[in-house]
Amino acid sequence: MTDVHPAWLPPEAFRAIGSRRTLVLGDGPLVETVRAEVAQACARYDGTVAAPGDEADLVLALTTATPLPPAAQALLDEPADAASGAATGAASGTASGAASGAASGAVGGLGDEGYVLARLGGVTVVLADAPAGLLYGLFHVVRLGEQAFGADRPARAHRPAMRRRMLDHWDNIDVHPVMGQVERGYSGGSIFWRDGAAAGDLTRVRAYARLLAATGVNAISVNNVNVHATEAHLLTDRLGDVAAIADAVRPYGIRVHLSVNFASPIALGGLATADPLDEDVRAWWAATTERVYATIPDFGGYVVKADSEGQPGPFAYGRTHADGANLLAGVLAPYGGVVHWRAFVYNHRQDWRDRSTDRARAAFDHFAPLDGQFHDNAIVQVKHGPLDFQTREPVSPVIAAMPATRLAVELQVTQEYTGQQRHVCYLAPMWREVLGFRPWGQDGPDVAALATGGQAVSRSLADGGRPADGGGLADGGGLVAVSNVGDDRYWTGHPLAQANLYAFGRLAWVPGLDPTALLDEWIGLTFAAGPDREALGRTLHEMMDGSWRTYERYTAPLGVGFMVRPGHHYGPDVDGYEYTPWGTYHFADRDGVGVDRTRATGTGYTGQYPQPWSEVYESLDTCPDELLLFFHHVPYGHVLQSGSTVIQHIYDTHFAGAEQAAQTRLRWEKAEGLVDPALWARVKERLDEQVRSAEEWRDQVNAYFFRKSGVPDAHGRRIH
Ligand code: GCW
Repeated sequence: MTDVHPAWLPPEAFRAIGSRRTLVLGDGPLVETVRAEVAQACARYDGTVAAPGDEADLVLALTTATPLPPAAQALLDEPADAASGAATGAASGTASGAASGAASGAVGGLGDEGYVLARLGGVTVVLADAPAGLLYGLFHVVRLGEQAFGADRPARAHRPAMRRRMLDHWDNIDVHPVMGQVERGYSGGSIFWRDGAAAGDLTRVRAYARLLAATGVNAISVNNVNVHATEAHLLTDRLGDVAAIADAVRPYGIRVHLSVNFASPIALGGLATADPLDEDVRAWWAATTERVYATIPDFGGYVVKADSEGQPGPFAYGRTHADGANLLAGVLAPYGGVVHWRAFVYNHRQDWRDRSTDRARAAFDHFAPLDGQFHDNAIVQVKHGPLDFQTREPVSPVIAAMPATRLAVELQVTQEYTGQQRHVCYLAPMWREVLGFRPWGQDGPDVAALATGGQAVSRSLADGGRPADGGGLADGGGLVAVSNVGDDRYWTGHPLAQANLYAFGRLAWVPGLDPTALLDEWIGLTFAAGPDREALGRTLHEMMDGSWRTYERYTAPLGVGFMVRPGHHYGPDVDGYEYTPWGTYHFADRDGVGVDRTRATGTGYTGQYPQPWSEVYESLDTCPDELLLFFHHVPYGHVLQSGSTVIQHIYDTHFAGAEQAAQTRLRWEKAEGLVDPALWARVKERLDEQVRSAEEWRDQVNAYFFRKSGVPDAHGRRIH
């Protein structure tokens, strides 16, 4: 581990705690983790782990611990509403966090993971009802650093908005001939698996769990959703390897989930069928799941990709996805487990000549009619957009279409379509837009509320009311993302891509956090304090705050998506997917470009949204520019809301985007000396590639549309 970058938990981040006197009160394995963290920090920075009765600057205590020191007791005795203020969880106090957590309560109503933080009479106090809350409280103090020990601060309760905050790993045990070891992984090999076996030394996995806990993540799945032959055995004869990972991450409050192959009863159980309604199939899953829980009592549950891109599923037996999900939910229920059933179901053998089939419609068409049929512990996991993690997509209409189902929203931290960790692309601004989208308009709940409290929202719909804001209610499916981590020295290939992993966890805890403030937090923790940090912080903000929009500018225009090289999905290939069976087309010809998804003349996809969005997207007058070509096929001369024409917009944004990439590199070049030279060099090498790639995107996209349209650039710039 000596050569592994500490990411946002360098020893320095613990200086404020480590140089003081800290009392930890309570029992249980997670409290031991807190104690060990404090002891380690104190050993480094000369502080003390206080004994009960000693003076302390920081008290971290379970509310059940007795006796509590006076400051902690005073906090416990405070009237409930004094301590139930909206919790932003933001270190800087500038982040505009939404209130998090359950509807009411202060100390005593903190739940499994919540905590209350205050500073009274010169003592900083964290109280939690359960050990996990103490761990999250500790990391809050770490984020605050010296600020935690300044002026008194009023009590604030902090609870996670999402009950489950999960990272999925698309890791294979075997190195896949096409995809490598980690499908869509850009950070080296897997941290869990090596050379066809478990990694053996799990030091790295433990360190990962610690990093995740500091962001608030509490669940991981440890293998690819495309479950190949070797990996299928993790469920049975290789279960010991999963148990070892569970042991390594448990001290940080993280539960392990497993991707399973729907055809396992055939492949592993020797049955003739995997029909979800077959009694033997059910018995096989029940017995198998019983063994899983006998081995890993706190096992989280299964993740399933079924009837999707060649994976087996219930369709083979004429059954629905509710039948499939409920089979697994049923066998997991006795143990408190859940099944994450992915809604990424579409026809990947589409005929490109057929303009009526629309991949964007598929998840809704398959799943919306099943609303209300899924068991309570079946979570339908929906990608945030209807297509596939493109740089710009509308929010998936499925998220608003299943009010009686627990929905989890799936994001992609790994940058499959956003530069593959060779390009700087800070994704929190995109995720904020997704989480803040309100499918029923301004008065309705946003996506974060639906993922947080799906069932509560559904109840209010069933009562005939408008969808109420479900924020703070604990029954939703939560937030899931595909991890960007591998065995790379910097964890994420591009060192700046660490910020995406960090931001994901924090947004799952407080979906309202401001991406800029979040970046500040990450910078503050990751880079050593000192005279250079302000300058470095400025540089990083200039490079990263707008990097998603920069990436958008030089790649596929106006929400049309793809235009990437088929297979590996890196770099431009405008027609790469145009005549393929994958359903991802732009339909450019000499007259115009875009996909007509209107009800009036197109695929009818706009009708999958409730009002007002179904109207907003339907009409050329109101459709937002950035999604225009996702929803409409228009002539090149069509005038955007911005006043520019489509063709001129394509030229302008591509010239501007590539220029901004060059500016980003320039900024980093000037920052040489402000960070560790090896990290600087790694980022510089990536930026060289980004600049090259952005120019390639610019030139291919501009040349393509110039040749199609014949319309010259109004500014006479060089188009090849
Ligand atoms: O984005 C696509 C990827 C596939 C992936 C699939 C999915 C794991 O290109 O590699 O498969 O999505 O989400 O299942």
